[in-house]
Amino acid sequence: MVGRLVLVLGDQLSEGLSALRAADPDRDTVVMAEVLEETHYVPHHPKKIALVLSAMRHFAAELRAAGWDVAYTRLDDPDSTRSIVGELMRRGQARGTSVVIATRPGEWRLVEALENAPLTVRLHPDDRFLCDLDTFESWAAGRKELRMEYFYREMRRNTGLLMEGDGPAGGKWNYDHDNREPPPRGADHSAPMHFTPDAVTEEVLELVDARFGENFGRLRPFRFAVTRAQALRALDHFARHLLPNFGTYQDAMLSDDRFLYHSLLSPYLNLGLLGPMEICTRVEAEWRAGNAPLNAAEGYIRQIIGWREFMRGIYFREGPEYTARNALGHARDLPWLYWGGQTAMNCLSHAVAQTGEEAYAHHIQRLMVTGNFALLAGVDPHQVHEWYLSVYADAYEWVEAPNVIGMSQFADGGIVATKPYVSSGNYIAKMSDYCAGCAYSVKQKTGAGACPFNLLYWDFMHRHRARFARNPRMAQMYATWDRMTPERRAAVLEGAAAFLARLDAGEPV
Ligand code: FAD
Ligand code: DLZ
Ligand code: SF4
Repeated sequence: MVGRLVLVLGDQLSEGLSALRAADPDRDTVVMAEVLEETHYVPHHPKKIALVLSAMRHFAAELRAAGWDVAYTRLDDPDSTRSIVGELMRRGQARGTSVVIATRPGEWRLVEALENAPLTVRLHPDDRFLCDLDTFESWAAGRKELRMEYFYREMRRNTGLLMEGDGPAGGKWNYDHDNREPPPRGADHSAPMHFTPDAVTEEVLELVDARFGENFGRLRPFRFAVTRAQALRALDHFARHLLPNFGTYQDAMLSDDRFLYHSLLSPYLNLGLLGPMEICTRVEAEWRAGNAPLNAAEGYIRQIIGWREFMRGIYFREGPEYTARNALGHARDLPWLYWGGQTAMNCLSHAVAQTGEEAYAHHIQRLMVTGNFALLAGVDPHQVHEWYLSVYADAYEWVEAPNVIGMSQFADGGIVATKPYVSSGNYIAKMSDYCAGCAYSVKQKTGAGACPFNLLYWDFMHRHRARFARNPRMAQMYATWDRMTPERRAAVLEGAAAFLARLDAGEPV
């Protein structure tokens, strides 16, 4: 009998993948392909490309060792057609089949490419997630507003995580209130686990260096895990050493401590090297053993079974046009400083430099520094989306787009967030040590030297008054603005206009 093709994409590196489960190792061929179409749809950070390609090569070797026939295309293969569908057709022609078993890709672009391909593609659900898309739809259908908190409670009940009988462990669903401590001074703790590249990774690094050396971001040192065994060690390290303080300092930012107590597990989880449930059961076990407080375990589990699953549900529910949304009509080009251009704003300078070096920034850096600035400055959300999709090692559209278009830029008009995540410099001053080393003064509200976040915050509020003044969660801020003297308001708006003019002119800000 003629065998079929089994597609395994670069972020589907899971032994239990639905496509692999539906296939027969004795007659079917796994197709894996490093292709320009995937490495070029945005200018990915070199570390991200190296991570995906090295993890793909290691996974292909594991599949072969388990008895699979794997047709693997390397990026520099002269016979390559350079696209996923092209490679499926080429491999199919060579094997006399047009039947493809695949797991639903995490991006509309590829879902549509497979659906429109001149092949018989059998798409299986991606059941590496804890909430399937039909269940999400049933939960969402008919609700006036989709709130993550209610979805999360359903997920706690469905998974049984951190439950005591029918209720939440400790009596509360959410311990976020305990998770907003400012940065710990002089904290002495372990960093996330780092791995030394093996020969397979070294070969990939050379390839990426030669082909993508011009992309934004530093390739070396490369320290990511590239196999499931390594990712499991990273999980163990996090659970033992970092989880206990994860909750308390989750929102803190420190110039000389890029990772604080964050897990750095998202790249592995999103590639498929780790599964969400195994991470959460480990975290719960640490709490039950008395090794981590409840606010840490609950805070962490909420990110995975709450936010992560919620974001995926929104992405696929909203459809392929989601990334084109621009509810606030923002049109400014993404400033050059996002690609490493100089800036005197210390918070942005740090967040972008760290992103360039690590292909990583934690949630609050993404939301309240780079995201906050882009939103306040009125940057075109599609350009913001493409930047985030490019620069982070964990960025795939199903998770990146709802975080950027929805949560960070409010470009979906309030599907993900009830109000825009905007703040003046005060928030950054409270949660970080960035302001102490800044050329601007966070205490200064107007005039030369005033923190640009202070100016742009009120400019944003003023610009979008018609939309937000009736939002009960923003009324107090409008009352504060209205209490300022007309002279002060004029000085703020003039300062903001002057700043934005300098930004548009490409002058250093
Ligand atoms: P930790 O702080 O240790 O958090 C634990 C885990 O929770 C993460 O590994 C991640 O899997 C999950 N998680 C936490 N917050 C979210 C969230 N909002 N959405 C989905 N999962 C979450 N996350 C991505 O995985 N890919 C992205 O492309 C991405 N883009 C983002 C863009 C913006 C503007 C913002 C505000 C957030 C984005 N996030 C994204 C969410 C979050 O910032 C990252 O998941 C987190 O920083 C990853 O680092 P970590 O593993 O150390 O996370
Ligand atoms: C991100 C990425 C990159 C850089 N390269 C490849 C590749 O060469 N081959 C591949 O199969 N997948 C790659 N990926 C991951 C895909 O882009 C990802 O599967 C889709 O974006 C869907 O999430
Ligand atoms: Fe950022 Fe303003 Fe603080 Fe400077 S003063 S680091 S621009 S928040």
